[in-house]
Amino acid sequence: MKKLTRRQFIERGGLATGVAAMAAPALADADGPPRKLGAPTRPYGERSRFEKSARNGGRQATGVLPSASRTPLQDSVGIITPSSLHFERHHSGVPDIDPGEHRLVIHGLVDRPLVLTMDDIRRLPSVSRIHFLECSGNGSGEWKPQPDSDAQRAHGMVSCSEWTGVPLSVVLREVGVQPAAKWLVAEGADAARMTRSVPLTKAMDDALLAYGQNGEALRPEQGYPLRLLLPGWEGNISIKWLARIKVVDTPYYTREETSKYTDFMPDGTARIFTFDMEAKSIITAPSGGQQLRAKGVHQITGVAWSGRGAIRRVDVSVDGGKTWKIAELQAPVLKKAFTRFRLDWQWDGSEATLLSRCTDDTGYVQPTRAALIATRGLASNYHNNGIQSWHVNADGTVRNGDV
Ligand SMILES: Nc1nc2c(c(=O)[nH]1)N[C@H]1C(S)=C(S)[C@@H](COP(=O)(O)O)O[C@H]1N2
Ligand SMILES: [Mo]
Repeated sequence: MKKLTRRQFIERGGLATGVAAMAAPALADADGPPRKLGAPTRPYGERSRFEKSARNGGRQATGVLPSASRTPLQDSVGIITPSSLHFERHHSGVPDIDPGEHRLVIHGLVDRPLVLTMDDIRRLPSVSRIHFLECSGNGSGEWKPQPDSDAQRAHGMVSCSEWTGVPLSVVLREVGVQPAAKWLVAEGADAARMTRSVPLTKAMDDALLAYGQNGEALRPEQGYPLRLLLPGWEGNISIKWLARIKVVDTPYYTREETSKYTDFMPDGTARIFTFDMEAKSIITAPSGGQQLRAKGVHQITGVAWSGRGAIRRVDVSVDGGKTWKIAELQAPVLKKAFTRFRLDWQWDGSEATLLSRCTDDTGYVQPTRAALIATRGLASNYHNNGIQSWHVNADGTVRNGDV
């Protein structure tokens, strides 16, 4: 599609119709009320009191968010999720850990077992990388006959941050991993003692001992003072409040990889160790629960991500998948990170069904919801990356189209 200049855009009835329909204030009023002296500086910033975007508990009762909360994707701009809006999932609450007391023990099949303080860890060579984190249960409502109403409820268990920490490979080289070692077992310091087996290949590849998030220390909800971050893999394995790594020769088949976080297949078997989060995209605006208030220009925008690499392309349809257009990708397009996509759209006031479909740099294409259900059935609770549709009604209200 040829890009319009801003002026052509307005002349062709984009903003012009929109602004007229919204009864724009007269230009004479544009200067506003007299300006008053503003507030002084403050040591730690807060957003404007007019901003209300917040995490919520999805299908759970509102008000109390006992063990999981979701990112308001529908309000998101760019690719970074503010730490205060990063989704949360904790199996026994958020522990209150003094970093001065915290220790990371590394033992098992190693030549030189180590106990590291946070000061020790911060002295080691560090890196910063932008990565999404997604709970494998994200989108599980989409397996159900009555899907969730909005982007946050349906897909809000994914967020994207800049993480800073020490590559796990640095520390593993330091302790001297023995030849028999093939896995490690990572354990958290929360009451759940969350434990997962991690293949040594991933540990030596891009795993991070993360202590930083978006330019400051991790938030307690994200694992303060230290978490494991396994980029592109299901969120559960990124153990928060990380206190112990035992290097071992075999996976330990912990609760979180047997009774939980396995996927039931239609033939009665279950998939286990389904680590990769496969490519997925979602239109964040216009999306379920939002309302188009005027005909004319509405930018369609969203995020796409892949646990296997970088997003290569995003196609967007406004007619339920009959025709597709290639969306613009916002640079930088990073591996295992949110990629923001955009497509200019003129809404003519009639019903429309919006879809996005991404392709990653392995050539993998995001499946339709029907194709996903055809291969995996309906008993799965995890790893739903099917194409999401949003239906725009003639009155401008938007609802989940996956019914
Ligand atoms: N120690 C510990 N680590 C944990 C969990 C937990 O309950 N305890 N929850 C896991 C799950 S299921 C997910 S999806 C991610 C969520 O990370 P977040 O809360 O930072 O978004 O952390 C994982 N790591
Ligand atoms: Mo999770």
